[in-house]
Amino acid sequence: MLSLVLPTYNEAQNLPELLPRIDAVLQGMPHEIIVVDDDSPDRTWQVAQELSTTMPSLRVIRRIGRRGLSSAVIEGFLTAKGNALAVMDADGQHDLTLIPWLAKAIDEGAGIAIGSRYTEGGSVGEWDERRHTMSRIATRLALKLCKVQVTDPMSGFFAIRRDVFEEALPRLNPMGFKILLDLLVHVDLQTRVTELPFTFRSRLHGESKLSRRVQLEFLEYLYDVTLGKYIPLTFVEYCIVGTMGVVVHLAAYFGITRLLLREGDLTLYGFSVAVLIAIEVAVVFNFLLNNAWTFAYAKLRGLRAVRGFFTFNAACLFGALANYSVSAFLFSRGHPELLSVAAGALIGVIWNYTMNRLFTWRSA
Ligand SMILES: Nc1nc2c(ncn2[C@@H]2O[C@H](COP(=O)(O)OP(=O)(O)O)[C@@H](O)[C@H]2O)c(=O)[nH]1
Ligand SMILES: [Mg+2]
Repeated sequence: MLSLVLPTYNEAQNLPELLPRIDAVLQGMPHEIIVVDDDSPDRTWQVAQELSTTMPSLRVIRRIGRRGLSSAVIEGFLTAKGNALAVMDADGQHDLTLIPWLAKAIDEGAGIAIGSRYTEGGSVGEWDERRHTMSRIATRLALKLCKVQVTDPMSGFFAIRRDVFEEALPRLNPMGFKILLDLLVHVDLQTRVTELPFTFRSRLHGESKLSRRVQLEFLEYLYDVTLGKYIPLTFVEYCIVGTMGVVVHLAAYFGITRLLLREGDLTLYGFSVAVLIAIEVAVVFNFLLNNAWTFAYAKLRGLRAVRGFFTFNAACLFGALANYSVSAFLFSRGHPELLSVAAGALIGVIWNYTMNRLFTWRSA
């Protein structure tokens, strides 16, 4: 049996055209179709539910409060009954007539069968130059990671054998769009993969959901499965935020001393006030940016954000103490000045990061 998953987000206009066509192509073949919709504002789920009253093979999953192509596909596969699990865009870009061939390839022993735009005979159709270049670069980068070599690891059109999927499942990273790539990175090395060419068409209706955010997620993913094994991505992001924080700190210091403490010479008192305020400005900046970006997956809102802000301050204060202790200890043991200061700073940053990850943004 073939289980075909259609992930959807705002595809209400496309489904009434697409689903009967898919059903026609799959006639005479045991199959089920599973629409996984992320509570689309255009009520795709409702359109699908209505269609399902006349299409017994169609089921609909409406997910609330979640977004993501990869996780939608995984969820669809998890409820599927078939031995061959397939996925296709719900916008008419993929060639319907290829579905039975993908299923046949699985029946004949392939672990994964890919509808490929880049293998001989396939094509990306009428893409503009920018999308073309982007896809080529992403494909090149992706191929460096794959255990199994293919021409189109970023295709959204493929079938996989149930046991191959289930074996790789615990290692999958359901972020973003790249479900096939993620499978190719995590399946067993012996998995047999075949590619069948097709021509990528234009969308029937609506527009692509491949946003900048999704593209950024792709780069994050590449990092995660390579260097990320050694240094977590959140640590790198934390350091980037911290570096920007230094600039904010300096700007705040100069702003305060030049504007507020304008009269007369700068006294030690005035200097100290300016530095202390600048430190807190930098702390606020770091907190907000880490909350919005580094730890976006555990973003704090409302009262929890206020409490988190105090935890963040406490962690940073202890971080400063750790920083000082390490550098003072090294210096007192006769190590060079610069080395002592740098080592203290490094320990301080690692301390801050660890404490904030454990206590401020806890749900990691
Ligand atoms: N459930 C779900 N489906 C999505 C999401 N983002 C995209 N899709 C669907 O995934 C398929 C591929 O997305 P599309 O925007 O066509 O990407 P493109 O073909 O690369 O331009 C389409 O059927 C979309 O409706 C999402 O966040 N959740
Ligand atoms: Mg599409």
